[in-house]
Amino acid sequence: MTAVENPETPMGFGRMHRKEDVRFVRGKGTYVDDVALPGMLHGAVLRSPHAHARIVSIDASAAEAHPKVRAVVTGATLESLNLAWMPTLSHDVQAVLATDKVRFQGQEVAFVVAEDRYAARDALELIDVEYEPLPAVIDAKKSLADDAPVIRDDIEGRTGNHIFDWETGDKEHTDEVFAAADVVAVQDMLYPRVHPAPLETCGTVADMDPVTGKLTVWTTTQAPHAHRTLYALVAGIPEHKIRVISPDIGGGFGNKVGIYPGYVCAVVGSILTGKPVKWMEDRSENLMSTSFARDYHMHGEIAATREGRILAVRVKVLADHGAFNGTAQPTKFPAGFFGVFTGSYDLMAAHCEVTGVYTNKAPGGVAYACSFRITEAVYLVERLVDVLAYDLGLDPAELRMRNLLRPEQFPYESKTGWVYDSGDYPATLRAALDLADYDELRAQQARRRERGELMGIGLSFFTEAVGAGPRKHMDILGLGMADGAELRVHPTGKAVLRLSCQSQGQGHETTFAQIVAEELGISPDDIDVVHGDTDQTPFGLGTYGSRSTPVSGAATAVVARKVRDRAKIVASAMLEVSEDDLEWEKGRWFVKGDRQAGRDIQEIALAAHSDLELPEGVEGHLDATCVYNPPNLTYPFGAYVCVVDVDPGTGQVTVRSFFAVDDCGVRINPMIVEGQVHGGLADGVGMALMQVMAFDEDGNHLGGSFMDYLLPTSLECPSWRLGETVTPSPHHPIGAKGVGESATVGSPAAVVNAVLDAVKPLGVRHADMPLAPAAVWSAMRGNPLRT
Ligand code: PCD
Repeated sequence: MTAVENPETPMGFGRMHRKEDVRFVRGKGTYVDDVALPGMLHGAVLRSPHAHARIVSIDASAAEAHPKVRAVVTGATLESLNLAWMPTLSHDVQAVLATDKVRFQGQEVAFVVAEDRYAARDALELIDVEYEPLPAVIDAKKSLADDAPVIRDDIEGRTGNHIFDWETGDKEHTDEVFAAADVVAVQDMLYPRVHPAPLETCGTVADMDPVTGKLTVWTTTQAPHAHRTLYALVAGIPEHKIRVISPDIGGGFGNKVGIYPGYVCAVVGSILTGKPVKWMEDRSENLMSTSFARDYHMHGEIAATREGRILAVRVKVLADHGAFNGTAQPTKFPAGFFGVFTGSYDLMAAHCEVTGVYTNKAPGGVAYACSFRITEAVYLVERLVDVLAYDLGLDPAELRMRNLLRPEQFPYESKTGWVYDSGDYPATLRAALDLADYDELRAQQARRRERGELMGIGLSFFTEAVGAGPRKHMDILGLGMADGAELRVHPTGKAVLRLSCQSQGQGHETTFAQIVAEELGISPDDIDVVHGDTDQTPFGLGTYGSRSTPVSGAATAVVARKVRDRAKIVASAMLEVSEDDLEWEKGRWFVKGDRQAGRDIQEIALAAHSDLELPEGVEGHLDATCVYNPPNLTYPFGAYVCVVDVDPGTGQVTVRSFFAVDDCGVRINPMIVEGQVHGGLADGVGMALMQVMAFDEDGNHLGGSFMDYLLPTSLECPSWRLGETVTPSPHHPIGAKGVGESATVGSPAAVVNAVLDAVKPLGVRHADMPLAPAAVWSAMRGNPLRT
C-alpha cells in the first residue's frame, strides 16, 4: 500500500510522505492501550494526597474483599520481593510503592489489580492509609537551610537535602577575565519546572507466562533494550526471558525514557495473578507524577568590552531534582550537557557551578526535547547576551554577529571542553535576518513605538550537542551508548532494517529506509524498518537527546555500506571480473569503462542466494550487522527571529511571526525535518508564554490537568517561516546531525527576548517565564513576578 501512496518516492534523501502515516491517519496504529490479551486484568495506582507525610498504616482489607479485585500490592508486598525501591537513572533509588514516607503529592502508595479498569479505580477508595503529615520543602532555595526537613531520611547518614555539586570550566581564569572586563551584566533567571506532556500518557501491559517463565512487557518506552536490561538486573528475571515491546508511541519528548513505578507494579501484578495486567495512567497522573523537566534557578554573569566583545560567562545553578534524583543523563554528567552554556560564542573563559537539591516534588528531570539540559544552557546564554545588549545599548543581532564563532575555528573546542564539529554561524544568522527582513522589522518597530504600540523582535542563536555518545565518555547506568543495526536483503532484493532506536512519532520507518535507499539504491518503499521489540532488534540505548540520526543513522549507513561491499564480491563473481574493476552507482555495480556490463542490487541479491560460485571464504547472502560507537557528538545549530505584539493594557502576548533557520547538516527528509522544527517551535511558545508546573506552599500540585497546564495550539502559534543552511558533520557517515529537539532548545529564548524587546521602552530588562499576561503586566509596572 505504501508504494502507491508515495508516487514520488525518492531513491534516497529527499521529501517523501511518511510511510507510517498510512496507518496513523486511518486510526490503525497500535498503542500500548490497544493491546488486549485474553484474561487480561487491570491495574490502578493509589497516590499520596500529601507532599510529605509519614505512613502510619495501610489497611487494604476492604479493597481485597471487593468482588472484582484479584490483588492489592503495597510497599510491604514489594519489600518481601525486594522490589520496594528501584534504582534511578542517576544512581539514586526511588520508592516503587511507599513504605516509610510519601515524598511528593501523587507518589505511588498501593496498586490494585482487578477485573476491569473501573473496579480497580473503585477499589482504590477502599484502601485506608493513615498519614502523619510533615512540613514540605517546596522552594529549592530553602531546601538547604539548616532547619529544612530532611526529605531522604531513607538514605543512611543523610542530614540535609543536598544531592551534588558539579562544576566545569576554569574558575580562576574566568574570575580574572571578569575582574579585568569593562562591563559585566548580571541576571538571575528561572527556567521553570515544565512537563513533556506527550498526548499518549504512560502505561504497560505485562504478561508473565507462568509456564515458560517468559515475561512480555508492552510499554511506553523510548528505550526498550535499556528497560529490558534494568528489569533483568532489578527483578532477577533472566534477560533472555524478558521481551520488551514498545509499539506505536504517541509522543515521548523524554517523558518515556525512564521506568515508572506503575510499570513495575504491572509486572508484579502479572507475576502474582498469573494473568496479563494492563496499567494506563490518566492525564493528571502523567502530569503530577512522571518526569518533569528543567527547574533550574540560574544566576548568570557575562563579561564584555565596552565595544561589545564578549569575554566570559560565569554561572551558578540551583537544580531542583524533586524527591528522588532520577534525572536522565550519562553518568559523568550530573548536570547533563549544561556545559555547553558557553553557547555559540568565541569566549576567553567560562565557569559554572551546579548544585542539585531534593524537594517534595515529583522526580525525573528529563531532557524534555533537549539533549540533557541544553535547553536551559541555551536559554541562559541567549538571555545574557540580550541583557548585555540592553546594558550596552547595542542591537542584539549586531552583538551576536560580532561574537559568533567563525567558520575557520571549527572543529572548535569550547572553554568547557566540548568539541563542536562544524558550522558557519554568521551565514546562518545572516540567513535568518534576511528571511525576517530584520532591518525593515526594526524600522516598523520604531514607527509603532511612536504610536505607543509594543512590538518586539527577539533573537536567539543556539548550538546543540546531540548524539550521545562516544563510549569512552558516556554511559547510562554502566551501559555504553553505541547502537546496533542489522540489514537483511531478501533474495528478491527487498530489505529489512532492524534498529535498536525507537520512534515516538518522528518518522523513523521512513527516514531510516531512506538512508538505506541512498546507500544501496533500493527504494524506501521496499525497505521495512523494524524497531521497538527487543526480541527482533539489536541492542542499543534508545531514542532521546536527538541521538537516533547521529548514532543509529550512522549505524544504518555503515551497515548498508557493508551490504554494498558484499554485493561487490558477488557482482565480481557474476561478471567474472576482479572487484577492483567494479564501480558503484546508486543501485548497481558495473565494470569500469563499460556501463552496460553491470548488475543491479536486486540481481545481485538473488545471485547471493543462488548456486553461484563465490570466492573462498565468502559466505553468501548480503546481510550485515553493525554496532556504531560515535566518535563525537554532532552539533546542529540555528538562528531564530521572533516577532511579537504585546497588548499595552493587558500584557497579552501575540506571536505575530517566527523565522527559523536550522542547520542540521545533510537532511535525510526535509519534510520531516521541517515537521520536527514546527513541533519544537510550538513547544517554545508554550514554555515561554504559558507553562509552569506550579505548587502551593504545602506542595499541592496546581497544574494537574490541561485546564491548568496549558499546551500551545494553532491559535497561539503563527505560521512558521523556515530557512536552512547545510553544514555537514565531518565525522558522520552521511554528514547528518540530529534535529528533533533543536527548535525546542532554541525557540524559548527568541520568544522571551521578543517580549522583553517589546516592553523595553518601559525599562524592563528581564522577566521570568512563563510570560503569561499577569507576568508581563507586572513587569511593565516595575514589579516582576517571582515564581
Ligand atoms: N532527520 C532528518 N535529517 C536530519 C536529522 C534528522 O531527516 N539531518 C529526521 C530523522 O530521520 C528523524 C527525525 O528527523 O525522523 C528526528 O531525528 P533526530 O534528530 O535524530 O531525533 P530522534 O532521535 O529520531 O528523535 C528523538 C527526538 C527527541 S529526543 C524528542 S524529545 C522529540 C523529537 O524526537 N520527540 C518527538 N521529535 C519528536 N517528534 C514526534 N513526532 N514525537 C516525539 O515524541 Mo527527548 O531527549 O526524548 O526529550
